[in-house]
Amino acid sequence: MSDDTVDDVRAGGDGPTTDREWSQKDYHHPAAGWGAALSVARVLGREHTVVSGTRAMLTMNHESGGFDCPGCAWPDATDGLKLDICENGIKHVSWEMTPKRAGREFFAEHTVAELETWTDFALEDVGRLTEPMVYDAATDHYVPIEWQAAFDLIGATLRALDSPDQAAFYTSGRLSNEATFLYQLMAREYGTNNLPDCSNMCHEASGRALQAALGTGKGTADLKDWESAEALFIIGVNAASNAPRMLTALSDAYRRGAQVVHINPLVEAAARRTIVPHEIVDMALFKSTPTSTLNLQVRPGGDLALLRGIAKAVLEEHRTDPKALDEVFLERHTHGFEKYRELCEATEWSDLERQSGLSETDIRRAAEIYSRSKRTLISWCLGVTQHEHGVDTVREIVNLLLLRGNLGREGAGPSPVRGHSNVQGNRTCGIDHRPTPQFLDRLAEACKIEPPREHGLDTVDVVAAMNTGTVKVFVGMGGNFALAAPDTAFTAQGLRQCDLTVHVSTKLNRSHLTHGRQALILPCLGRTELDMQQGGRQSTSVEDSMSMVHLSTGRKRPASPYLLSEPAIIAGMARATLPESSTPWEWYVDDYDRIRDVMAKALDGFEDFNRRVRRPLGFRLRQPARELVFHTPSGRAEFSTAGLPDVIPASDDVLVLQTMRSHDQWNTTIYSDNDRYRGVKNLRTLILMNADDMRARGISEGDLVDITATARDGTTRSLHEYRALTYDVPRGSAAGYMPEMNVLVAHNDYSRQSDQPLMKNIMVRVTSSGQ
Ligand SMILES: Nc1nc2c(c(=O)[nH]1)N[C@H]1C(S)=C(S)[C@@H](COP(=O)(O)OP(=O)(O)OC[C@H]3O[C@@H](n4cnc5c(=O)[nH]c(N)nc54)[C@H](O)[C@@H]3O)O[C@H]1N2
Ligand SMILES: Nc1nc2c(c(=O)[nH]1)N[C@H]1C(S)=C(S)[C@@H](COP(=O)(O)OP(=O)(O)OC[C@H]3O[C@@H](n4cnc5c(=O)[nH]c(N)nc54)[C@H](O)[C@@H]3O)O[C@H]1N2
Ligand SMILES: [Mo]
Repeated sequence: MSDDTVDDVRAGGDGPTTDREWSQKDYHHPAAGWGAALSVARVLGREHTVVSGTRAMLTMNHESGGFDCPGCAWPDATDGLKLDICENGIKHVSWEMTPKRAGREFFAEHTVAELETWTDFALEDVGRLTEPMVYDAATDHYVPIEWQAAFDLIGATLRALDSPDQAAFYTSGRLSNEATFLYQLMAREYGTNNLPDCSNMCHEASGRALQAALGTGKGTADLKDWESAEALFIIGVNAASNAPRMLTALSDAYRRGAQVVHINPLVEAAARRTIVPHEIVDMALFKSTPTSTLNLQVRPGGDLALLRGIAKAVLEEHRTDPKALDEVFLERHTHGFEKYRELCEATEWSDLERQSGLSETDIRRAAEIYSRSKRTLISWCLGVTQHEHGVDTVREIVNLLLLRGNLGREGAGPSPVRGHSNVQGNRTCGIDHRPTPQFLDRLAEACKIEPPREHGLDTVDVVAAMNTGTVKVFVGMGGNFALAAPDTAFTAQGLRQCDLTVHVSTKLNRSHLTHGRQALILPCLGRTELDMQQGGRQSTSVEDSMSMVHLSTGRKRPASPYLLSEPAIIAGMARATLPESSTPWEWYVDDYDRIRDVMAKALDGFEDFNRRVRRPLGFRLRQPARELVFHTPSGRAEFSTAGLPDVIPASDDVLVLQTMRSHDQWNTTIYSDNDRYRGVKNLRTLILMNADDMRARGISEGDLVDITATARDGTTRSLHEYRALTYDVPRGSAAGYMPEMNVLVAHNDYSRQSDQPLMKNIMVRVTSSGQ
């Protein structure tokens, strides 16, 4: 293997091994409905959790003290009474509740080298981890270790480093607010802001854009706004699979006569029809509701051009109709409008058409919907953010909303769909490698610590720093860093070079096998499980996509008596690392109310936390932008004037490849090799291509192909023998699955605007295998 070629990397991402034939045909059924119900039954059956599973579902997301669904971050129904559950939430919960166990006997039977040959499905399918394990290099086995000895190993290693910045503390977005707060406190008291998180890979662009435009890093809309919008624009999200409860909002919108515009290179299931699972009568009668009034198959990365085209059309209309813009709003609340108007007027339709991949007619159709609506909400996810100009595109979304005053009133506003169930709460509670001075000042005062002021490393930085040896200890609070991070081979090499890797997890995964010289697996309680401490049964809190903070209480007997809660594990690590710390770590863990009390002092918007979080539906964090209070330099909402990016590859034989999730996976957890709504069975090693692009390369349906990505620095990375399938994607683009396609994402190919890896924007050449 030459230096600039990366080849034959274990890609991961594989589901259960099957001898069944792969197949693909168009899926014509509505989203959710009976397909979802049957799939749930199968999963519950496989995990033998039918009875407890059913009982758990009835307490999930319920105001009467249930636990928060650990699936996505979609908010709960506003009346709090609807049994608003979804297929993928159920799969997610039953995956955690499995009766299978990965205990010490299991680890005694298998060397790490052997486990490395297992599929990712097989690793997680062993079941829940039951006790702390440490890597024994002499035998290549993980062997049991006492909790205290594990903490001591971490403490000794961290204390021996030359600088606290030689350690990195990763968070996957399901950590509760309370655990999050303790985790960042530990890192900062120890002396580093190296707090990479999964947000660095999903919504960093959204946070930065909204902060710059509106002075808040979050969306301003809530579920009520979704319920009263007249037009909804849904951009770059596969809602039926990744935010299934959005289907309810979309079908309700359709029924009340609202316009629903989907912008996506693929026509995803949520852009067609649905049967909402909790509508029992519809289920029984197979009665489905449309969830779209217009689908625009934009070119990958072409969203900015489309949005600008819509703005251009609205501004044109304004020449004859003053009501086309909200002039009062623009005058009172915004800054930079004239410049933006000039920019739109100066941009040619021909450029907008070419860069968006859509005709002027189509763009004008979307503009008409926008102009006619008095209340417009725009929602987006990774199709917007995982691009070079993700920040510019999110700002263009805000520009468009501002033109007609779609902010700070009901039924309107920006509404990013967040990923992990508490990824938004993680940021709110301090997981940020670039904390503001104000945040640090308050933290210092409330917790009596001296936090470091320099910015820390994010996900991309940490991967590089592990490779150069400047980061020597990696701690992962949840997640599966080895597969989730870009450039699988490079990330693995970095992890293997560490002095110590620590993973706090519920199940065995690839990251445990891709370990440092010393390695620990620390098993924790899951969200469904009873968390008993000195002060009795504990609850934790989470924040959903729409800034609602509420309690989550597990009730199930823990998977093993040796599990500790995440706050307890963090406290154990902290005490061992900072023996002299005056932070009352143990006292906090005895009763999480005490953590909430200090959070109330340290965090903006958390005043009176303990009382407010106990309200039946929790409380909504203040959203200044929603009240038209803008913490921006001008004190107003800021228009942006980004140049139109060129998103068309220089060469015709290059395709823009996006990596996405199948219906049957949760990030790096693969439930099966099926992707129901895209009609795929028993196959993940695939690439979806436009029929003309296949023909031009002499590739026939189902042929095996090699995919070679060329990074910006000219290095290449390849995947071999993937199956090419015809799919309705725009010419010049292709799609396949994460995490296996991370092999193709060069670690240096991240957005210069957001530092997010370009996971939806990989330049590839596809050739028949064996050529
Ligand atoms: N069941 C389930 N739910 C999940 C997850 C899961 O893995 N499984 N993951 C969670 C997490 S962490 C996250 S961040 C979210 C992710 O939710 P999504 O953003 O839906 O995730 P992806 O599967 O990556 O899908 C990206 C979508 O963007 C489209 N797209 C790609 N490129 C472009 C583009 O240039 N423009 C536009 N307009 N669209 C584009 C793709 O066709 C696809 O529909 O879901 C969360 N919810
Ligand atoms: N190519 C490509 N790569 C991507 C993406 C993409 O679209 N394309 N998406 C990116 C995005 S948006 C994200 S969010 C990341 C996901 O990155 P991560 O969050 O790192 O990965 P997950 O697969 O969600 O983590 C799964 C593991 O979490 C552990 N776990 C589950 N529940 C718990 C719990 O309650 N506590 C603890 N401590 N551990 C638990 C289990 O051990 C499980 O194996 O992937 C990113 N990678
Ligand atoms: Mo995510």
